[in-house]
Amino acid sequence: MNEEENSSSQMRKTKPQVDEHSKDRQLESFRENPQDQYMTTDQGVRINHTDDSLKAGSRGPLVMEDFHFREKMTHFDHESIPERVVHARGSGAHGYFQPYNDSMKEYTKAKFLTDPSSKTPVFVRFSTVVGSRGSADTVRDVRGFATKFYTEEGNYDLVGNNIPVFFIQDANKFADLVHSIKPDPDNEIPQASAAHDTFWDFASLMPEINHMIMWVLSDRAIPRSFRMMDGFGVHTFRFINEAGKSRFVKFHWRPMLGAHSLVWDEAQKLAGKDPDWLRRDLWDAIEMGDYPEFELSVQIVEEEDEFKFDFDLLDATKIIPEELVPRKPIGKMVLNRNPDNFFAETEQVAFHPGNLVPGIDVTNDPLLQGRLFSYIDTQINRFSSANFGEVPINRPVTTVHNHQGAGFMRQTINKGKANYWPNSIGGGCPMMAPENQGAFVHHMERVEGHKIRARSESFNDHYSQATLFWNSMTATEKKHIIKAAHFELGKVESEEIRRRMVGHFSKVSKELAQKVAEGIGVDVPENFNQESTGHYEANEASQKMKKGQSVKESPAVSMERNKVETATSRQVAILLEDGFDCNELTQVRQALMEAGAHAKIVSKLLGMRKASTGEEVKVDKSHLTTGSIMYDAIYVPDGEKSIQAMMKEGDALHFLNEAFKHCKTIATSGHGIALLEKSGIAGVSYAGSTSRTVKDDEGVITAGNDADADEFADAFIAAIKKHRHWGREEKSMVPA
Ligand code: HDE
Repeated sequence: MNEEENSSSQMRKTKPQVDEHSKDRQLESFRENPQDQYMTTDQGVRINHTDDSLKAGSRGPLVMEDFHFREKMTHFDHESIPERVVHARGSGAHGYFQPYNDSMKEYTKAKFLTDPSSKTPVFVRFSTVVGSRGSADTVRDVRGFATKFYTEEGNYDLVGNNIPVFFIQDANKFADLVHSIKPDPDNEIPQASAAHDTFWDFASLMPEINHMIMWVLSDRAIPRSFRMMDGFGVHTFRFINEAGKSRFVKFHWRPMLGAHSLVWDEAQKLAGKDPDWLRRDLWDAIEMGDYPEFELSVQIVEEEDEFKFDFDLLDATKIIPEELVPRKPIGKMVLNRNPDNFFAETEQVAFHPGNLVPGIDVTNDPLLQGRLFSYIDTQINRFSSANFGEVPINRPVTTVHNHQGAGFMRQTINKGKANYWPNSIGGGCPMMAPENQGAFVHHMERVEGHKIRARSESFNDHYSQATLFWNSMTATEKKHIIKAAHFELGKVESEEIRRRMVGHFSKVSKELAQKVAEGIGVDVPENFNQESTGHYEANEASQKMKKGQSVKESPAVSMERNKVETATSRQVAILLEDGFDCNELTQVRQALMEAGAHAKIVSKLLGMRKASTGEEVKVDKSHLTTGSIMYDAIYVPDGEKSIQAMMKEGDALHFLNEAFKHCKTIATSGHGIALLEKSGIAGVSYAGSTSRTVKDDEGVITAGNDADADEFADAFIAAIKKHRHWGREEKSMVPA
């Protein structure tokens, strides 16, 4: 081989240098920018008139030869592709992932997880599961959390959810699960909701669902923001290190802002007032530079410990309690760029849990194994072509060489005659890569067994971890679960189904079953067992893997117990009218800004509002176009005239009352205290309106007009950081 040949063969073998911007650079070559350009047809012919079609006389019929009209109309007629059969509604963002250090080298050879100097581009799509593309964001549902890492070794997809377990154990039940939870087949009701007979019928006949049901009834299913929810790989995967050693691994994402939720009443109202709530929140945060950040961590289990737990690692309805296997942090993902085009990027992105890179592999989890088939299959339904990988958002930043050069809408022009392997005509190219050149080699797992349509007995304990979850909740979290069950099952018409579900709950916790039963008009069935479902064999005496390690409580699964207290990116409404106290407003606004919160002026009408001292502020939103449900906290600056005006404004009074009932932080001083009282806020002890005191009563911050402004602002921000003040739920109240 001469020198030139040698260096070109080296080039072929060298992996591309991937940096944070690699994907952006690649996408740039596909971007279309109409700035200063003439409009053209798809053939590049310039157009001088696009308002009228070509006619036989200005009042006559259209003529066939109008290529511009036909092209434009045809394109429009074909503009949609099938929405995803699940996870149809989603929102995407670009960013990068960077490991903290090389500590994962011991466990995996995946470079993007072990080289702290590497920033790997990512595209993330967050989604709801059940609703159609146009459905509301804030429904009670699991959220998808799918990440495509464009690594120097090819694309790796971590296609996870915001809940660490799943409804079913075997992929063969997926179609049944989804059919039952989607709208009814006869009338297509209800949209984006599990609260109907078919889902709960299925659930009540599938005991394996019980652990997942606990999570779905919890506040996890109504996240405050995509930026404030956890993510989980759900299945047990494998890490493979350089030496070929395999270990089991569970993936976790944790948001730096902590995991927080809405309250149910708020979620339902948002679904009407701003169905794009989560999408808008993500978009706006990135536009404002509040880049969402998530920490990736893993739980690692040695192969020899596979059977040391009281559950099966291959069972996707189980977590590995963090108290047994703590998480090891790997690095951080930052989402810092919104897509340019929703369809091209967010709609066309195609994930697949089988998109693996060296160092990460799958296990025999029967749910995961089924997913490995489903995702490519479903993309072919969406794209009508196996060439979806060529769509810009799906392309790896590495080069692609194989003999798959044909099919609908093929983009690359594969040169040469040899489109088969082995070949000599093409010089034997593309070549097979040895393992030390980054080839993916499947983990050599020994497998043997009878061909059998059956489930392992080690999957049979359907209640212990549901109980574990229940035991790990705070009193508030438990109350929310019960209320959610009252709503969901309250919508179920069949008493038999409601009763059967309460029967399952009785095996999770007697207290849970009793409290749920009280709200849905059934008794707790005595001696309920799975036989009563008529579907499963009784396994009461159970096949539990009882000898293994277990815990009775896992504080790590409680959102409340793991709350991150920060005011960063929180939205604060400032209610005022003419005559507000400008000094106080300025100081509080400044303090909010320094804490990273965003304040918006809300008033009866848009326009300018005048302070008592003559300064003017611009109103951001009128009461007509916003509501307390769109804010995390409310502040009413003092100012006698401003407060007096609001005393007569139903919208302002409702704003405060509703925020109070949703347990949000509210702050006011001086005359504002009378406004809080007028708004019907019950059971609060206020600071005197003329005192020097600053008082925090369950997140209602009040101060006399002689109080120290800094102390007032500090107390306000400290309360915002708490997210909600659940103690107020104790106070009996008329719903907001
Ligand atoms: Fe999915 N899932 N899923 N899923 N899934 C899809 O693929 C499927 C499961 C998840 O933003 C579909 O491209 C089966 C678990 C996310 O584009 C489809 C089974 C987890 C997304 C599909 C599961 C997920 C999907 C529909 C059980 C968490 C959205 C459109 C065997 C670990 C990805 C598509 C995006 C999407 C099949 C169970 C997560 C039909 C068969 C468990 C985040 O292929």
